[in-house]
Amino acid sequence: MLKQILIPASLLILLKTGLAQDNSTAATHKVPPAVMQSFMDKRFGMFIHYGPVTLRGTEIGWSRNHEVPGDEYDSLYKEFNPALFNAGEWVRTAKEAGMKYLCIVAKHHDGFCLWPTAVSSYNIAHTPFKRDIVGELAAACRRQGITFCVYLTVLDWHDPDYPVKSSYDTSMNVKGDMPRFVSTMKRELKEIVTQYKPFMLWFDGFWEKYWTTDDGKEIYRYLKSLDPHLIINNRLGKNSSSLSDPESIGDFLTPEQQIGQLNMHEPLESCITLCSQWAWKPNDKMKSLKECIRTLVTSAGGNGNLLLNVGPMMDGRMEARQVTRLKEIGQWLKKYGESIYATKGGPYLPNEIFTTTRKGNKIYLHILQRGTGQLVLPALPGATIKKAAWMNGGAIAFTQDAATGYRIALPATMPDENCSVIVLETDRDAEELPVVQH
Ligand code: H79
Repeated sequence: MLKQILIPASLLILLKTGLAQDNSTAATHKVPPAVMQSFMDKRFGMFIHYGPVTLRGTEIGWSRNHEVPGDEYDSLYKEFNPALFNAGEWVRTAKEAGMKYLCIVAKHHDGFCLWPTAVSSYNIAHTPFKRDIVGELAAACRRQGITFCVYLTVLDWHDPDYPVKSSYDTSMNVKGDMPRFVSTMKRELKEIVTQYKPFMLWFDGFWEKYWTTDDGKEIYRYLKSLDPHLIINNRLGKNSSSLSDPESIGDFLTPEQQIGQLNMHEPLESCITLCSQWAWKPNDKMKSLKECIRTLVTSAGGNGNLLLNVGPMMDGRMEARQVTRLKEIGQWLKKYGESIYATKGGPYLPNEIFTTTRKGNKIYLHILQRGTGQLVLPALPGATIKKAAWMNGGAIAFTQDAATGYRIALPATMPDENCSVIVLETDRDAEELPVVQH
């Protein structure tokens, strides 16, 4: 069997640096800046990967024709019955984590639809469970004030019109019919957009060779004709590495499993798993609270959002230990949320020791490592720090020196064991300061 994965070697670089703009249609189709800003102000969202594959505990999409034989994988839906699914509880968990939006995977590369689509029969309505998981989540999000978003991929290894049956085995490829496939996709998308009114759509799968830039542009334009305010990520285009690249399409960058570099010019959202797999896996390694908080503050410090992924279990519940971890993040955000939500990243480039965010005349300094106990901050060109104080606490002494900048003495025991925050007050609007390399 020819084992060949149909992904260019450059994919990970694209995922990392991916960038979004449909140059030819940007003027007519871009989301209004205020809408885009309201998305970026949210800073923290929940990604949910879910489906019949949780019956095996292997990775969604990718384990098909790999750890799980294709026929077996494609039959799992017949016994998918997450009887303990409660949309309100998932959304409450997101809310308690301090997340402001939620993005459900409605269809992954395996082609299974988590909503009762009229377009194909491979969907939730044909499982013993029958209920519309996407619809119940959309309603619960609306009730609880969480912004609802949907993930779909442009590839579908199950659809007979899609020319690839499996990314692992090219001998299984069939001829397919891409124009018909794109038109099927439009019908699915119309259902999603009109029935569930997502705020944002998160696409995936752009790398397979049968998907073209023209397909991506067509889908992008079609979606914006349905809802001009719909925000769309940058994975409809073939090349998402440069803003000026004519093959880039979409509204924001999507580094995957890594935190994006500080970017003051393009909206950015890092998607990162709470455990190691996107879909649930028994005994998966879970990130520590410290790691989660650092991931969040470093994302915000890089001027980006964090979409943290949870994979619920086959019975419909999220794992208790994951729910606990999310609540712990929420407790940190209750104290320090002002330093995250609706801030901008910078002005300092994040490093291993600290990361900063800013709003008005305040710079929020997130301390990742106490080190020797003396924090050195380079001078800010054109601005002066007037005051320093622990967030929710007292003032901190610091010294200023023209050559080395600022020195702040840190106590032996930091106020927060996971990430302490210092508020620096500047003599001018910190949001206007240039990025400080150090
Ligand atoms: O939905 C999640 C992933 O399944 C999806 N994007 C996020 C949001 C994704 N699909 N493909 N990729 C990410 C990149 C592909 C990675 C791979 Fe692999 C490396 C595919 C084959 C080699 C990981 C390792 C999966 C199989 C082996």
